[in-house]
Amino acid sequence: THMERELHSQPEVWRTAAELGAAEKGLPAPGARVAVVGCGTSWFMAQAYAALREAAGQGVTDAFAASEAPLGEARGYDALVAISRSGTTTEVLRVLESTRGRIPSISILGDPDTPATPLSDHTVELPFADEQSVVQTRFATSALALLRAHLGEDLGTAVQDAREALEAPVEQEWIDAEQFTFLGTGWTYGLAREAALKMREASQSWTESYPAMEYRHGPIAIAAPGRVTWLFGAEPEGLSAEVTGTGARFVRHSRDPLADLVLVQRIALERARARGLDPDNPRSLTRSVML
Ligand code: F1P
Repeated sequence: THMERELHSQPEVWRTAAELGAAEKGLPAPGARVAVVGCGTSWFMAQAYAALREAAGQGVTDAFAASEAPLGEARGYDALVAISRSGTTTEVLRVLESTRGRIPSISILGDPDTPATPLSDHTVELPFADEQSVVQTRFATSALALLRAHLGEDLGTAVQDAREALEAPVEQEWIDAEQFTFLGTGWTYGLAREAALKMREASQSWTESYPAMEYRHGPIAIAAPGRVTWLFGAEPEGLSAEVTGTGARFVRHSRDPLADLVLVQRIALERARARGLDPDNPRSLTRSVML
């Protein structure tokens, strides 16, 4: 399948993306107040980037679903970053149009020639990470790898961890589980949301996602035997014991969280196969959503 081939190429593709990110000069300068938009997977990558940019001390960075971005009159932001594999997504184009001429826009795209291109002041293109699949894997993770490298991170460990995540066993318990809840803090909350979406899109699985500390405020009520709670990144004190107490399986790996997402992509693929679904032709989804 396209999805399988594309997700397996991630370590090499991230390497290229990180090199581009480290050399990229057109992204907002430190100190700029930045709004980041996208839809679906691209929104979750926007969320992760926003948390990372703030944590790196580079200034206020807010992520919005493009359809809900409160950017009339540009709202005090200094720059717009739009993330879209296709560059055709209607809501993203609308944000680019409505802020055009007010603040500079930078679009991160899978293709150099898209409807988003002429609406953007600068584009960052990742044609080497573009995909044929409907369900995004490597474009999204490569866009985030590029942005992490631009923030000064060394992606060497993430690349190595992704190789390991591609070799790791996909446990039968993960294929059979009735339900998954993904948790994260800071930038890994965006990854948790993406992990949950990936499993829904590829395998029609019942998944949820929450900020790790919010999980105790209600959502843990559905944790039970046969269900999995999967944490990306650092563990808030006491969480694993609370989850284990419900009978649910608690999963946390110490690898780079972006590499852990690769393992979830593989689980999504295997769950699709186990249910006789074609992950390249997911029910009700198209490669790009246009009105
Ligand atoms: C965004 C997106 C995908 C989603 C679905 C429809 O596309 O929402 O994240 O998986 O296939 O499109 P794009 O703006 O990044 O091209």
